[in-house]
Amino acid sequence: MKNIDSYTHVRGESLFVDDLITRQDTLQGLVFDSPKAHGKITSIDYSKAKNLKGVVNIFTHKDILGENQIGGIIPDEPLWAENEVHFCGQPIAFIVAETELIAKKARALISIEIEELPIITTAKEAKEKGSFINAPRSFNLGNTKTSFDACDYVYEGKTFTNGQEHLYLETQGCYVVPLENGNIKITSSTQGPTQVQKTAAKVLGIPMHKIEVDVIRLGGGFGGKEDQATPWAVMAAVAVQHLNKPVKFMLNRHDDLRMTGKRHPYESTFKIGLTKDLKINAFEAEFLQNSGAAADLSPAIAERTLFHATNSYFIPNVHTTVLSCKTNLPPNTAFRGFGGPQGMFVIEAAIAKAANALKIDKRLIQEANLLAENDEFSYGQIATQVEAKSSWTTAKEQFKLEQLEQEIDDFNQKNFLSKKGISVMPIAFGISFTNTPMNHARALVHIYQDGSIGVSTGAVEMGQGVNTKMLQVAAEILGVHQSKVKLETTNTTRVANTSPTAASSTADLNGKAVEMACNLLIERLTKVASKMLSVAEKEIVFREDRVFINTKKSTLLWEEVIAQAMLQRIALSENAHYATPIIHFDKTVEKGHPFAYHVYGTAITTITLDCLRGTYEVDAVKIVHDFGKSMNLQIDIGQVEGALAQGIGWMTLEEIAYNNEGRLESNALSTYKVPDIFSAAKTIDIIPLKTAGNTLAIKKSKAVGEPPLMYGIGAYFAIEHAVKAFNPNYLSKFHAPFTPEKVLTGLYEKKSETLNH
Ligand code: MTE
Ligand code: LUZ
Ligand code: MOS
Repeated sequence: MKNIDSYTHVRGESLFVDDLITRQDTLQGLVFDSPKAHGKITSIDYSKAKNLKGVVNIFTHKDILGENQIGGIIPDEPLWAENEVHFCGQPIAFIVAETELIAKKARALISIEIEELPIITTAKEAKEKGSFINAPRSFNLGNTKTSFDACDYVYEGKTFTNGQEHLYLETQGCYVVPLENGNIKITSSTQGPTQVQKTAAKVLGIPMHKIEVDVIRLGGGFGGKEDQATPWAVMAAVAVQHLNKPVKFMLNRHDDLRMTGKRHPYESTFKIGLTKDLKINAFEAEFLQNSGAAADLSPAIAERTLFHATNSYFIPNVHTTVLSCKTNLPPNTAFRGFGGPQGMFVIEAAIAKAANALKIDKRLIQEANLLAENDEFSYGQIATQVEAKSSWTTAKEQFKLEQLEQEIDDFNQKNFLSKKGISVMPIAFGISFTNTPMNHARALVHIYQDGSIGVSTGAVEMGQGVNTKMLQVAAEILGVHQSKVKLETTNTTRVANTSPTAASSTADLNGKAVEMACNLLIERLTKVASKMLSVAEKEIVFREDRVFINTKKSTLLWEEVIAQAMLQRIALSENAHYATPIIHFDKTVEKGHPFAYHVYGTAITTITLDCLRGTYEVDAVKIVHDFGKSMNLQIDIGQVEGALAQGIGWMTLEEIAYNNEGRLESNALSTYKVPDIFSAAKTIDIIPLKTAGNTLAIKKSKAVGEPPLMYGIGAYFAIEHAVKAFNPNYLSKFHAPFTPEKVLTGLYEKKSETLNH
């Protein structure tokens, strides 16, 4: 089944916030933000801006009737700065004007004086100065203090991975309308409608029931709208509360790039110990997370880094620590993988370091340490239904890995200015919000009296196809054609208290709730049909828009059963609540069983390097992926391809640059290079791994949104392989992204010593 949005998408008919027909008296919002990364505000003069014709008002923290606080995990972030600013782009005031152009002119008329304070932009500097978001966290398994002594080889090193801009096609935005009695309706491009509702209520000082949040769909979120869609909606809501007029606020791309947080840059150090047979016996790592100026989701992201620090390997002795370092950058936030990619890069770098020193192929170490059934993760969860080895072996065999390696060696022997590189990247990604209480969802299913069906859930459609999957679940259980089911917008008055659409868990959590609601409806309708046909209930089956008696078609249509149920005054609506069973985690000991299951897979990446220019092309990525039993392979393969492109972009091209003043220099698409069709892998082969599937996954179809992003890490090591083929003296930097500039310097560092041949 195609994504149900594909028809309106290609016709340009899909509705996003900016497409809503606005009320005639709608005003436009714009943020006035800090020009400095750190300092005390000594004076601000709004008078000229306020006097500009067409400016309605300028709102500041003084206009907040509730709390000036938007922090989700830790209350450490004001909506609008009061006396101090902590990052360039920090919102200070909200200009409301008749048009966006007038608001922009007004913004240029505001003058501000700031007494500057010292600026921290890197995690390392923050650590040195003791600037942290919260206390460090550590995971421990076995004993690394003694186990390094039992190793034959011990290596240490450091790594850096840069941030990443979400670059959702639709920028952040909202449309906020006053209703009667001080009630407010917010249409927001958010992954977390409840988060918007809750925060708006807190800042406006009104109960949550006065605020309705509606989400049609997003033009991409990628984690950037899990928490950071909230402030814009709340700002507009404050204005609406005072003006009693609708306010629309879409960030322009430039403001969005400057004001919002990104993937967290990490600086990390590692120590890896191996025995002679290449078994990793001990691993230590310290992760310095550049959190930015406020907590946002950083503590949760830091936690997921620890969960994924050993990727798909079993290591008996592990000690990992993460420090969320407070800097003067915009608060960094969720981004596909949520700290997992940063953790996984470090173990891959450690393995590469060991392989380089031992002068062996990296993949021999990877292969010798893959997770097996009943192995223990460093956080105490016992691995079951493990597909680490099966996906590795399938990839190795199906894609003829050894032959590929040989071909690349031959190519590199024959060519001087062109080199090829190859790498294998296995993944293991835990599915569930690591914060156990967030793993729940609800669905509301209405069967209308004509037999058509409306489904509401807490899931937000952002291109990942979750609505299509919800529709499939409902249609299958109710036994009706897919055209009978409509997915409603995500709305807090229909489905309340939702977790954000995140953690790749949305289809699982909401799908299970849809399943439950539909099963309850079918139970009732079975009784009706059984009486109508004078057949035992256990023989009634709903299928193909009618009633079957076991496998035999009856003449009784779905519509007739619904009409009869109406006459009998039987409820045709159902609401169900699902909470993932089994999972638990005890933070006091950092042990538990936090994930419903893991997603596995293996990618083989090959690249070609131009050794004159330092440029490279990804020739092919060959993947064996664990979809479980995919309920929609078209959508799921789309997710793998998209995540892969995004992962390769993070590892190769996308270079976030802040200067020493904490100002974003890569602040436009002329200075921030994102993957396009020319940089995409020339071929992508995806083989679904044959598995039993997991019963905690919706219809045994495993979560797919984030895990494949980490295949992109393979591109880094494939490039490194090619660089080494040209320059054997190249010293690994483990410094991502591996941009053509870095490649070029790498190709020629100490090269003179070997260029004599
Ligand atoms: N796919 C598209 N097209 N657009 C997106 O914004 N977000 C990703 C992933 N795939 C995203 C996407 C992220 S970060 C997550 S967590 C999951 O989708 C969320 O949706 P799911 O839980 O339904 O997989
Ligand atoms: N968001 C969150 C996430 O709040 N908790 C998580 O564990 C998570 N994991 C991945 C992506 N977003
Ligand atoms: Mo995804 S980072 O969980 O929104």
